[in-house]
Order: sequence, then structure tokens, then C-alpha cells
Amino acid sequence: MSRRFVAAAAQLGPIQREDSRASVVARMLALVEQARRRDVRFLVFPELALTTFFPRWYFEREEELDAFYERAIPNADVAPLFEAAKAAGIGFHLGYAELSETGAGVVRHNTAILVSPDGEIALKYRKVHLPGHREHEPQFPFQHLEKRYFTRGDLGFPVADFLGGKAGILICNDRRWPEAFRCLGLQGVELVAIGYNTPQHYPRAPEHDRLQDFHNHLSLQAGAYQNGTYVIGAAKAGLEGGCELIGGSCVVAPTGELLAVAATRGDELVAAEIDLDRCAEIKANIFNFKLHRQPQEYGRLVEGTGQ
Ligand code: CDT
Repeated sequence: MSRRFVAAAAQLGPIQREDSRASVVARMLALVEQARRRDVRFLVFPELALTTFFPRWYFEREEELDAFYERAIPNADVAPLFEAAKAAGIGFHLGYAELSETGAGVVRHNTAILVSPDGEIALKYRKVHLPGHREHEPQFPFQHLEKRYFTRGDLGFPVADFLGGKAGILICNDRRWPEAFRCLGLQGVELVAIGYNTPQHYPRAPEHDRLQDFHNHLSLQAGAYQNGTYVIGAAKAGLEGGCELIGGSCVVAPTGELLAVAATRGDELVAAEIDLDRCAEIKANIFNFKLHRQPQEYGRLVEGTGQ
């Protein structure tokens, strides 16, 4: 299998609270069709791609919350996406809210999967770094209740053989944590898919609002370079539920260079040709882990959260 192919972020513009799954999937199908025409083999949809970014609201009633979660994937709503991607020979990444019934009750995760071009789920990841807060904070213009609505991921940071290389997933806030990227890098990852919903306005430190796009690319590019991997970042962007989300979806090379960047905050295909063999330029040289890492000095990294 050739390790050189076109990969793309499938950026989604805003999804409003009243938008149906069917209307979102229709928009995704339009992006799959664009991707097919551009010979894309790997397509990355955003975090929680099937609904609006619901943690911005405080819900008192469980039923209201449940409406945003998937009890199984694939399901009838997303079946057309799985079928279209398979017909086009495209592998894809999909982020969604996952609801599992366990012996201990309902468990909710912020989850993403890689689906291979033959329609099989090749990798599943549950978000580890859940940002925001647990309690209602009505003094802010919108909420970020991921700590309330999700349980921390319990699958670690897995990688899978995918499209002739090693692929992994991080979800939104994970991209800001070098430890998360390194856990993938240590397994030889060559392609990392990352969906995100990042508000332009950060109510706790509004002086950083102007830096949101910069911090996004800084994190994605550093993660790529320091681990010698391609990174594809896919935003849900634009004015959603009264909250502006950044765009900036991109394809990043293992050198940390941006190969393609979104020009809008709407539905947009952001594509670039990638060659997984190029990861070795970094992995065999400046970040040759075997030669240069000093793990005996890194114990503090796993001793606690830090100050
Ligand atoms: N979805 C997500 O993880 N968003 C966060 C916002 C942080 S502000 C509470 C991010 O890191 O982009």
C-alpha cells in the first residue's frame, strides 16, 4: 500500500442546537463527495461532529442531555456516511458523544474513531483531558461543562495500523498537552487526527482571545514536529449557539510546517498530499527517541499533576 496519499480535514461550520443529525450528515456527505473528487484517502471530521457543542449549556434534565449522545456507532443516522466513505474508498475520523450502559449505570465519553476505507472501525479513543468545569457558572456568557458531561477516557492513547502507517487520535484539549502527543509518539505514530471545538472567547482570561488561533496552531505544529508525525486538525467553526468557534483546520507535516490551512469558518475541505515515509526525517534524526531520550530523568512527569 502506498504511504503517499491525499489527506484532509473536513472542517464543519456551525451546527445549531435545533439542527437534526440528518442535516449534519448531509453536510458531511457533501464533504465526502468533494474529497472523493480530490482523491482524498483520509478525511478528518471534528470533535463531537454530529451535534452542536452542547457542553456550552447547563442542562437540568437528563433527557435533554441524552439527545446529544450516540448509543451505538454506526447507527441509522450515520450509516449514509459510512456507506459513502466506503464507496469512495476513503478512511475517516469521526468524533461523537458516546453513551454506554454499564453495570454501574450510564457512562458518557467524548469519543472519536478511525474508520478504515472498508468501513471497519480501526481505532477508538476516549478523550482524556476534559477541560472546563463541573458546576453551573451562570456568571459566564456560556458554559464549558465537559467535566460534568463526560467521564475521563479509559482507553489510554492507543495507535492502530491504518492506511499503511501508524495512526492515533487526540481530541481537542488533548492537543495542548505534550504528554498526550508523546504517548502516541512513543508508539511510532505517523498520523494523528484531532478534532476540536475551541471558543474564540475564553471568559476566564479574555486577554487570550486574540491568541486562540495562534495557540491552536502552536500546539498542533509542536506536537507534529516533536514526534515526527503528520497531524490533521479539524475544527467545528463559526458562530454556534451564540458562541464563536475558531477555524484554522489544517494539515501539518512532521517538520511542523503547515501544508494546508482553512480559509473560512464554514464547511470546508482542507487537503494536502502527505507521505508517511517523511516521518523518518524527524524520527531518525533530531527526535531519534532511542538515541536521545533520557527517561530516567523524567520520573517527575508521572509523579503527580504538578503545581
Ligand atoms: N473542546 C475543547 O476541548 N475545547 C477546549 C476549550 C478550552 S477552554 C475551556 C480547547 O482546549 O480548545
